[in-house]
Amino acid sequence: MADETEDEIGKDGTIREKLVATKETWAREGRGLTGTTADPARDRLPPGQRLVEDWPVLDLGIVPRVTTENWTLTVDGLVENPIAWRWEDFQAQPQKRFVSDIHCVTTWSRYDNHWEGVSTRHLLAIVKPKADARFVVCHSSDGYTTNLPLDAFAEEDALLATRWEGQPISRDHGGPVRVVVPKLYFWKSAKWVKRLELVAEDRRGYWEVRGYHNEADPWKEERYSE
Ligand SMILES: Nc1nc2c(c(=O)[nH]1)N[C@H]1C(S)=C(S)[C@@H](COP(=O)(O)O)O[C@H]1N2
Ligand SMILES: [Mo]
Repeated sequence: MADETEDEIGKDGTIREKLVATKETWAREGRGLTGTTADPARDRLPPGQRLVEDWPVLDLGIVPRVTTENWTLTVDGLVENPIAWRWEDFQAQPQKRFVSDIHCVTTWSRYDNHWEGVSTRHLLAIVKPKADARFVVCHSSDGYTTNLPLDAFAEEDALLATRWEGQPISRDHGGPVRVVVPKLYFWKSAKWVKRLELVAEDRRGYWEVRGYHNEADPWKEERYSE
């Protein structure tokens, strides 16, 4: 099998600069903010969200050609056991099923998504974070990054997903493997994930440096930073 490195994975498309500029404007203007909070124990829809039935595609416009043949996952940084997995290694792990809702900061939510993949808790049990590891930086094959606290990454419903509604996750939606962290706005869920870096100091990702909130809890309407 060709030993294709992550840098050799092809990318189709170019960054949609207008879309990025529009989303930066939304952040400055506080688009979608209602100034309210909701209680996940009582409500299903977070404040300012509306329900959709289909599953929209959102990304920077660069769609990498990641396949089960050339996909690799590196987990490194502050871990006792760094790993570099290929598809076969990933498939050899226990596969779990999760059902969760998606909440996108652009105000759509989609209920009852059936995911299958490897739980982040299982992954962390293998790599063994060092005591000073407190954040995870997710790196994707399109150049996207997003950061989250290790605790949020380790929530019991978070996973590295390969299947959605019983089918392999499509290329548009980040297949063959994407992160899904349902408790946070969906930009924290990296498509085409290739590297998870555990760090001691927080480091903001693509949208987090462009006006989007560092924590991103939909129930607290953490859409934008200041
Ligand atoms: N690699 C990568 N992951 C990404 C993005 C991206 O541009 N690149 N966009 C994020 C944003 S803003 C959202 S809303 C969701 C969209 O996922 P979907 O296209 O499957 O709905 O992916 C997130 N993960
Ligand atoms: Mo988004």
